Amino acid sequence: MSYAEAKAKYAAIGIDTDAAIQKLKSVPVALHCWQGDDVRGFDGDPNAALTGGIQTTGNYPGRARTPEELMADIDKVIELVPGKVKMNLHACYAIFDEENGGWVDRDKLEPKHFKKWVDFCKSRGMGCDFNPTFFSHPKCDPLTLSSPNEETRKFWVEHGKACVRISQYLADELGEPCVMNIWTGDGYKDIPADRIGPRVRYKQSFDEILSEPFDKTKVYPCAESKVFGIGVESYTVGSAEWCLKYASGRDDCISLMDNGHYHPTEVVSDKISAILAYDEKMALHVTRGVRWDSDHVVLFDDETREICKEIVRCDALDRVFIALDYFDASINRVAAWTTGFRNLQKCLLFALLEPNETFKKLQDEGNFSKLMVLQEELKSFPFGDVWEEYCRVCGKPADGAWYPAIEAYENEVQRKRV
Ligand code: RNT
Ligand code: ZN
Repeated sequence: MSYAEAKAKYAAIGIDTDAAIQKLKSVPVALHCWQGDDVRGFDGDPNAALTGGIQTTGNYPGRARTPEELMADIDKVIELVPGKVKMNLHACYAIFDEENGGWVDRDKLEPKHFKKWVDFCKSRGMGCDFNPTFFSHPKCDPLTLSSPNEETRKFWVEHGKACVRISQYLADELGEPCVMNIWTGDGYKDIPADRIGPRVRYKQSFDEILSEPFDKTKVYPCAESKVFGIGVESYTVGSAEWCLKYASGRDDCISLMDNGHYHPTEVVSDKISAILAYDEKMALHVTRGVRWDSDHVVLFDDETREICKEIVRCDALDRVFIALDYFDASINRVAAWTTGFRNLQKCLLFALLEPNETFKKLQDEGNFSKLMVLQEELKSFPFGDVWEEYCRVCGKPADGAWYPAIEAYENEVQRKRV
C-alpha cells in the first residue's frame, strides 16, 4: 500500500497522518551517551567494575574508548534515526585535556569539562540533558547521598551541586531545557537494621544539592526511583515512595520513572496519568526489563506503545521529558542505540495515529464492546506506510535501508578498535 492509500484509510477514522508526522518531528527524545561504552565514562579506570546495582553484559567488539570514538558512534546513530534527538550525558563523560587543566574529581567538575560536548551538540542543533554520576567511583562507600559518613555524603552533595551548575550551563548554551536526573544505587544487600536513617540523610542531601541556584524554567532536576539492584536486593533508599514524595514536596524537582524499576507486573504506562493529574512535568527513562532491570534494547512492544499512547492521550508531549536508558554490550552498540531510538519513534507515531477522542467517548458512554473492536482493528491499519513516510520526511533511511550502514561501520571503524 502506498502512503496516499494509508493516509486515506486513517483519514476515514479522523486521523490526519501528515499532522501526526509534523507533530512527532518536534518532540525531543534524549539519546543516552552510555550505550556506546557500557557506562564506563572517561573520568576513571575504564576497566573498573560498574557499581550501583547496574550491570552491562556482553563483550561485543567495537566499544567506544575515547570521546572522539563515542561522538563518531553517536553521529552514526543520528544519521540513521528520524526525529528530534537530544543528547543525554552522565557526569562521568567529562572531557579532560591540557586546555582545561586535566582531571579533577567529581566534586570539582565544571562547565568547562563539558565544553566539547556543548560544541558537539551545538553543531548538530541538539539540546542536552545531564546526570550526576553517583556510581562506579572509589567514594561510593557503597552509599553516596545517604551515607552515614559525613565526608562521603558531603563529597557527593558537592558533586550534585557541580552538576546543577553544569546543567544550567548546558541549558544556557544550547537553548533547550536541561533535565538533570538524580539516581543513586544507594541501598543494602541484606535486611537493614535502620531504614529511615538513610532516607532522612538522602532527603537532606537532595535539599542541599537543590539549594544551588538555578533557573527553574531551564533546569529540571528529577528524582529517579528504583525497586532494587544487583547487590542491593533488600532495600533501596530512593524507593518509589521516597522519590514521589520528594518531588511532590517541591516546585523545583520532578519525578522520573524508569520502566525497568518496578515489580515485573507493575507498568509505568499506568503511572503516567497519576503523576500528570498532580504535576505539570515528569520525566521517563524508557528501557526494557527482561525479568528484572536488565536494560535490554527498547522494542516496538506492547508496553513501550502503551507508554507512548499514555503520553499522547494525556496531551502531554510537552509535559513528559522522554529519554532512553539501556545498555547492551552483547550486540553492536550502534545497532542497539539505533534500534531503540527508532522503536521509540515508531511507538510515538503509532500513538499519534490513534483516534483518541473517539475512544474516550466510547469509554465514557460505556460502549466497551465497540471500543475493544475498534482498538483491535486499529492494530492492522497500514502503520508501516506512515512510518516509511515519516522517515522520508525526516530525510532518514526507511526500515530495510539502514542496517547495511551499521555493518559497514562495524567493519570499517568499530572492528579496528583494538
Ligand atoms: C539505573 C538507572 C539509571 C542508570 C543511568 C546510567 O538503574 O536506570 O538511570 O541507568 O543513570
Ligand atoms: Zn534509568
